[in-house]
Amino acid sequence: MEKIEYTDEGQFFSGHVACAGCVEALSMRVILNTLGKDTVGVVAPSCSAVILGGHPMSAAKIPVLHGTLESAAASASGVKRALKAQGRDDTTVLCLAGDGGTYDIGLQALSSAAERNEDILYVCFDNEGYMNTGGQKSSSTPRNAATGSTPFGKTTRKKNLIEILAAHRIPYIATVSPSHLNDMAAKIAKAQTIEGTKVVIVLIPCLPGWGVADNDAVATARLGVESGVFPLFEIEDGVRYTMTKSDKSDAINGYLKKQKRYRHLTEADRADLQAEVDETWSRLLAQAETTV
Ligand SMILES: Cc1ncc(C[n+]2csc(CCOP(=O)(O)OP(=O)(O)O)c2C)c(N)n1
Ligand code: SF4
Ligand SMILES: [Mg+2]
Repeated sequence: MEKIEYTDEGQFFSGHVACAGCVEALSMRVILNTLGKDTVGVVAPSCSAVILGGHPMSAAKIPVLHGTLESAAASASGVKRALKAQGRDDTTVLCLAGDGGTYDIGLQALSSAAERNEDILYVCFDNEGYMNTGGQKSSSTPRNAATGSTPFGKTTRKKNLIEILAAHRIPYIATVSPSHLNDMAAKIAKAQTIEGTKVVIVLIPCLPGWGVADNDAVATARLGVESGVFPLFEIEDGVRYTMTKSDKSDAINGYLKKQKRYRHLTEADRADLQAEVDETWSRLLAQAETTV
């Protein structure tokens, strides 16, 4: 087992209101401590906004601006420009949003910020649904997953946001998982040194939303990575792909079995999902292999 190397600088307090066992809180702890105190947060309505809470009871030591679901990336862009105007060029502006606020409702603001190459670090906690409002489907929900608004399973595939972002040719995109915390800290630290728009997508197995046991979110995330459902990789300047882990060891069955949202699947549904994962994985490997 890998030893976790990061140092806790006290940037994230205990006593927050995340569900017990939530790996979004764990990820936030690692991200905030990696970035350090010269950071300003902007958060969209989401579980992360609830977890961080409001001043003076916030779980974050850094100042955090709570924005609207549509405008997180625009608000973060404005905050960064204001800081630059004050001569605080080195302050990192961290934008936090869920998948609903990123793949759907905030996509226009994120696309505009990316097109302008605003100097922000945008972190999307991807729990594949609108979870703090009760678990409705988003465009990040995978095919066949049951949600509050797709009780028999979503009929369409997960939106490939990463390819959409890559088409903007922003300097840095990465995927990270709470099962690989050293990799998460390393990618966040790397993103912090890069000027321009950086987007990091974090896999968040959601306990109530996915029907995962309270003590099983890290193991579920690990199976997601190992089965290739959630590959770990980086894209630089929209074209240079690097696989963090270029092997995929497990079939997706172990990952699916951890989650009640997939319990209605037939053998044929599972085979369809496996084929979708295999196809996406092969394309990703081919993109990484052609990267010079
Ligand atoms: C325009 C708009 N529509 C709906 C809402 C209500 N709302 C607040 S948070 C939220 C869910 C956001 O889902 P996601 O971004 O995936 O974050 P999660 O709760 O899953 O962490 C919704 C629908 C809102 N704040 N603004
Ligand atoms: S609803 Fe899901 S993502 Fe939100 S705090 Fe609970 S476990 Fe975490
Ligand atoms: Mg969500």
